[in-house]
Amino acid sequence: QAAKAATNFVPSRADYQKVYNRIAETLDEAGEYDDGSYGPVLVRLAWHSSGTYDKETGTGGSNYATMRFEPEALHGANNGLNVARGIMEKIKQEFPWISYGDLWTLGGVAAIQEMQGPKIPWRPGRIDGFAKDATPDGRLPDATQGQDHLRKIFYRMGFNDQEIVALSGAHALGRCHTDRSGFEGPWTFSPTTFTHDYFKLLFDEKWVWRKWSGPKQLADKKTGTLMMLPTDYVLIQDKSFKKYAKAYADNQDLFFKDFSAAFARLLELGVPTAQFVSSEPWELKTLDEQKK
Ligand code: DDH
Repeated sequence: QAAKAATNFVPSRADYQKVYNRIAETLDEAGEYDDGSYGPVLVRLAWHSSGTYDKETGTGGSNYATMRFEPEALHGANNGLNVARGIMEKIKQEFPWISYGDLWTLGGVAAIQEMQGPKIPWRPGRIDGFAKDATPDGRLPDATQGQDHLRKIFYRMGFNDQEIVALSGAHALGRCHTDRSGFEGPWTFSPTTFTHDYFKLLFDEKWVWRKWSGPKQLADKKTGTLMMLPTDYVLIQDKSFKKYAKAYADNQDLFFKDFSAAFARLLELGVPTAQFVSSEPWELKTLDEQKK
């Protein structure tokens, strides 16, 4: 692969599928890490590298992968993503021709698809930027806040209420870590499988404020093992958000469809259309599909 980087190598769709496959294989090499998968933290890397977009100024987004640089790498919201960047760095060594922006967003796509989620249409074309392209702190959501903050952050990226709710369903995956965000615990009982359980649990469980010395978070009354952030809970309190949350709790197919569309759009924020190598995004195959 190294030789390829040195020449005028033009990667094909098959080459990107190879990178996808390598990422997919890596997910399960997590061993004792968290719930045994690097999938959730790779989804979070893809999201935080894209969610800095500001539609007014056209700055931020996934194009330049500026989280490689300080101070963006050290922004509080990005705590713990050094783990994800480290995993991706190994893949980059193997496929040096891929840009960091393409690699990180492809990591999110592979993680969602391999964890039984919907297909996420994706295409390459992002280029590596410089430290001067890094975004200011405060562009990503703050979990302690309410609906006004959520709207301010996501409207700035160009998303509407329905898309805010759909994207939030990614919290079916992964967990909070006290040494990263200060919060603790998973949102669902199956944090390495992509489902609509996040919405079901929001409605079906009774949520109470956890009594502890950490930041304000909710716990399910029944088992006390699951959590919701204040910003998650807002999705069943705000009337407009609640309508969509209920629809996703009732219909996993609808959630999968809407999540796929919103996440695919998120991953392309800030990338000039002319940079994409293909006019239409691709659906890359899962490892399972390639075995058939
Ligand atoms: Fe999130 N998220 N997120 N999130 N997120 C955390 C973890 C994960 C917020 C806060 C947190 C999205 C939206 C929001 C994932 C994906 C997505 C953590 C815990 C906090 C805090 C970090 C830690 O301690 O390790 C807030 C606030 C919002 C919001 O206001 C909407 C979105 C839109 C996505 C997405 O992917 C589309 C994932 C996955 C994780 C689990 C990471 C892990 O390591 O596990």
